[in-house]
Amino acid sequence: MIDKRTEQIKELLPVYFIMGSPNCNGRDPVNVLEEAIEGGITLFQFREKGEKALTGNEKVRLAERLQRVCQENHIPFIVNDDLDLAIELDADGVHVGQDDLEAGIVREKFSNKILGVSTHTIEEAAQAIKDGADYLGLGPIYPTSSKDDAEEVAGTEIIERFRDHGITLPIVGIGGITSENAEQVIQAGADGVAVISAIASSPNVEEAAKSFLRANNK
Ligand code: 3NM
Repeated sequence: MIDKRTEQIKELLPVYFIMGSPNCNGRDPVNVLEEAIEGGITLFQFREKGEKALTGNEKVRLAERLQRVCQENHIPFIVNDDLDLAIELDADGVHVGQDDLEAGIVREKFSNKILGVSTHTIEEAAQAIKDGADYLGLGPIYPTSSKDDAEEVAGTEIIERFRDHGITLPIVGIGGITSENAEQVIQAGADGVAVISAIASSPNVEEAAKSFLRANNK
């Protein structure tokens, strides 16, 4: 049975924008986020990772500024792999990967919040569902240069395989997704696409976000 929470989560996933300062080509991430929201993104994840990523107080200050923009625009604010920061800011949710803090622990300490888990196998998905995940991130669907330790390219087949296995939890595809290939990701069974570079690195962030909305027919 599809419950109300599942439906609400699905509504958030069509254009899931992810970024941190290293993804913004030297631009102020706050401006990038504002433009992306103007273009119609449906969910935001703060992911301050990689070379030149901010740490400590600087990371917290940036998170606060981005969270404020999200709050003003009624876009839920998700924190990548930093439960302490999510708790400190009372964020709307946390996203964890397989090498991050265990999803079950996040669910316990941050109950009633949105919990996303990156999974690559049916077994990992089953565990994430048991742990109380609200949605699964599947990827990389296409080659990506935004994640150094990305797994092998999975293609849209991974989404079809998870659906064929009876997994009904909301799914978002991630990795190398552009407005040109987003439709295939949705057609394979995903509820949305998670995107870093095709939005954050675009010379026209607002238009880039809009092009995903069109691709998803939402
Ligand atoms: N996770 P872009 S791929 C953050 O496979 C992330 O789990 C991935 O960035 C996974 O849209 C990825 O620029 C990077 O390809 C996505």
